Amino acid sequence: MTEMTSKIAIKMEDKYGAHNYHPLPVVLAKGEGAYVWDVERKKYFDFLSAYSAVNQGHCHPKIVDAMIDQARTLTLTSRAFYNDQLGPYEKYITEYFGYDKVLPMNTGAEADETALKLCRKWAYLKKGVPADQARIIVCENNFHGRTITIVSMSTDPDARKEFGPFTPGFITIPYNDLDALAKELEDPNVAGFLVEPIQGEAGVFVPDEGYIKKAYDMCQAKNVLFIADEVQTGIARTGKLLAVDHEDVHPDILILGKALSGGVFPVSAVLCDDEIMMCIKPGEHGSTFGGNPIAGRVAIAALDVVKDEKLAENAERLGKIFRNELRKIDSTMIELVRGKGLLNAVIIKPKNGKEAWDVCVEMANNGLLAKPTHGHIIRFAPPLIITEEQLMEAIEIIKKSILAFE
Ligand code: IF1
Repeated sequence: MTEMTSKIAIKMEDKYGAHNYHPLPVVLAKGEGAYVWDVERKKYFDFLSAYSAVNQGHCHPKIVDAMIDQARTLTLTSRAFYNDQLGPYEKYITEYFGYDKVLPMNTGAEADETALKLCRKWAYLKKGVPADQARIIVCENNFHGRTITIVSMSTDPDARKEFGPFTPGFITIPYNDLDALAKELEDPNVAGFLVEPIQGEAGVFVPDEGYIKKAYDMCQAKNVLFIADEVQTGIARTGKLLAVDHEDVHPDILILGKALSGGVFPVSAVLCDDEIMMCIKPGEHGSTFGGNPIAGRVAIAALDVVKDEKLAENAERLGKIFRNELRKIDSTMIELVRGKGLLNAVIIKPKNGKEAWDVCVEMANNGLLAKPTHGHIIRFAPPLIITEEQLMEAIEIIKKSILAFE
């Protein structure tokens, strides 16, 4: 067996794997806490956290142990039968977030699709919307996953090009625009408003203070379901358990994924009360792995860690330090620093032909991993277990890397 090197790994992925990504030329082999190591044992701070799936830190022992223990006992039964882990998990997560019921799925996209189906079903059975006339409002520059129906809601040409025809029934409005929302809410066939409390992929677009609360109230007034996609912003990432908690909003439908499992296993969930959840009857929705015993054990452990290690409080405190320190960097490349908790982004102004990608390559050389989104924005999202000392060390790397282009 030839010794694995980064070069060999990249060539293998290039030859045998679909080219649906353009990764930074870094081949990771190990992860622990806020750190990852490449094949050549070079150590990095992980400031992407697998797009906020590793909030609890890489390979958190409590979560991994739960997975291993259950994997040795019973991995998958399908939902054709009950299993002894699902009920306790459902009780745990519904009490944790304050809902009557949960519909367990695996990926974020599946959870978003599930929320769309629940919303439409509720519209026909409870709101009285005529058959096949339900409309769901979404925002420009949204990101909810990669399935055909989800990209049918997207305004990103690259997400849609040559993937048509698309699923009908979606109305697009500008993000952070209450007047546009009010106008569309006049349509009696509107069933729901699906929104990210902070738009992650769009470049950590934080809406105006009060936007989420006012949007929620407007939806309630029109008997329209407020559906929060917290796949990326949830699980303590923005300094509260959920991003909507910053405005005391309790969504009608809550969508979770990513760090619901601490990044060790695909686990997603849709939570809502009986009036909505009981619209779906046996045989109308599901998935092979949805609600499997390992997912339940892993999610309980991952959510325990959030509370036990006070990850939201840590994200709130260290996020303020992070933004404050980055705003002090004296570089014309830094156009704007924005974010909430430990979900932050820097807008990079190209300089001498160098742009966000070049900054990310320089940071990788200096021992910190982050990735640009939409060309000129670098998202910074370390695991929430990062310490203040580690954060300050990481900030020095970011500063050194950006100033290298001065
Ligand atoms: C990729 C982006 C982030 C999400 C929100 C649902 C999903 C995601 C708010 C779907 C997933 C991931 C997908 C991943 C990269 C990453 C991403 F750049 F694609 F947009 F985080 F911003 N709702 N986001 O952010 O969840 O099906 O992936 O489990 O596709 O490259 P998923």
